[in-house]
Amino acid sequence: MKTFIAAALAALIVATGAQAASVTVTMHQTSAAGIGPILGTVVFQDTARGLRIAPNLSGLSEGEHGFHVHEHPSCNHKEKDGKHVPGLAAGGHFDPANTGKHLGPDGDGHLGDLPVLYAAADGTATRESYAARLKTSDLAGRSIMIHAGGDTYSDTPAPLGGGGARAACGVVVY
Ligand SMILES: [Cu+2]
Ligand SMILES: [Zn+2]
Repeated sequence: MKTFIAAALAALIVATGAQAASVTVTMHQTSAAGIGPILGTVVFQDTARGLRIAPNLSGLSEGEHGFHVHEHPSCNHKEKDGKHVPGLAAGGHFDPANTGKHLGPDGDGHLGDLPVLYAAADGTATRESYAARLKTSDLAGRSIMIHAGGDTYSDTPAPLGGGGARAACGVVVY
């Protein structure tokens, strides 16, 4: 009987693990008025290389975009200095170790620093990437943010990779 219970428990853990191995996040445009239209999805999946990131997005501006896990599960605007700032309710970059440093996906700063997102001339982003330090379980209760500009993987010359405004956002729903 003990063996049976142990086996059943092991099966349950495997099943739960399999369920959490992939999560699909719906991304919305962000604006000063709140949450805008859907731009597509990003699928995150646990692999031997780390977190696989598979975007299927449209409606972005051509070029590189800063791409991060932010700490709060909200994509709402928030007031700052008397202005409504798009996506500000998502908070800062996910940084559970409190490093206070933006160093990109391969650095030892914010755990939420993802590889830069590339949008083609037609505004679509479908190029996959990997974030070696992350697992899908790290994304629970967070949000995914796409910035208007690129990402230098550094706090200089501009803080947080210099991506600027928050252009699109999705809450991770497990
Ligand atoms: Cu960000
Ligand atoms: Zn960062």
